[in-house]
Amino acid sequence: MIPRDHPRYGSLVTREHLADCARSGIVSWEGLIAHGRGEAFDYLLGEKTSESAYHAAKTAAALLRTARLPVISVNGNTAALAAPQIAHLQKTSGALVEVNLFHRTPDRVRQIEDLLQSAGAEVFSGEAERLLPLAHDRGFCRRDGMYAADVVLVPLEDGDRCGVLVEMGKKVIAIDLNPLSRTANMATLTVVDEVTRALPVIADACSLLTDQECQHLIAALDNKVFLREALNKMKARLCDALD
Ligand code: PTJ
Repeated sequence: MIPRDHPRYGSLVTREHLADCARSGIVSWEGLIAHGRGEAFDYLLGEKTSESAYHAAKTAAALLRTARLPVISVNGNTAALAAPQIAHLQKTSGALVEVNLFHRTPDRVRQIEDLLQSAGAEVFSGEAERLLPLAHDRGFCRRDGMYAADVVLVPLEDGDRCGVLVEMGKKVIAIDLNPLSRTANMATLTVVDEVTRALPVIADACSLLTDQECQHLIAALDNKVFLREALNKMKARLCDALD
C-alpha cells in the first residue's frame, strides 16, 4: 500500500505496523498518540542520534553493566517497535526483561511476553503483585524483578512510575524523545533518542566498555547536561530552519 519511493516511507511503515499492533492489542490505542508525540520531537532532532545521545547511551550501558540486578521494563510500544533490540540488549547486559503496562490486561501481558520471546528474549514472567505505590496498574511488578532491581531501564514511560522508582532508591534510565517530559526530568539518566536507535547503541556499549570506562562514565553523569544538550540541538535546528 505504501509506495517505496515515498519520502517518509520508513515513518509510514512504522505507523502502519503500530496500527496493526493496536488492532491486535499489543499496543494500546493511547500508545498511538504517544508515538505521534515522539515523532514530532524526533523531527526536531533531525531523526538522528546526536553526539550527546550517543554519550548518554554509553552511560546507560555503564549503569546496566555495573548493576547488581538490572531490569528492562517493556510496554506495548517498546515491544512493537523494538522486540529484537530488547532481546539483543538483554544478551549483552544480562538484564531481566519484565513487562510493565499502564493499560494492563492479562491478555496484553501474555501477547507482549509472547512477542518478546519470539524475538529471542527471555522474559521474567509469573505472578505480579501491586508492589509500587501507584494508584494505576503500573504498580504491578514482580518481587524478585523490578521491585528488587537497583537499575531499571524504562523506554517510553510516563512520569509517575519513574518518580516512584527513583524515590525507592533505584537508578532509572529513561529513553524518551521529549527532553521536557516529567520522565526525562525525573530519571537518573535520560537518553533523548528514538528507542530503536538508542537500544543497539546501549547494547553494543555493554559489550565494549571496560570496567574503568564504566566508572568514568558514571562519575561524570549529569542528566541536566544531557537534557540541555538535547534542547540546544532542537533550538539550533529550529533557528536554522528560520534562516
Ligand atoms: O503499553 P502501555 O499500556 O504501558 O502504554 C504505553 C504508553 C506509551 C501509552 C504510555 O507509557 C504513555 O502514555 O506514555 P506517554 O506518557 O505518552 O510517554 C511516552 C513518551 O515517549 C513521550 O514523551 C514520547 O515523546 C516518547 N516517545 C514516543 N515514541 C518514542 C518515544 N521515545 C523514544 N522513542 C520512541 N519511538
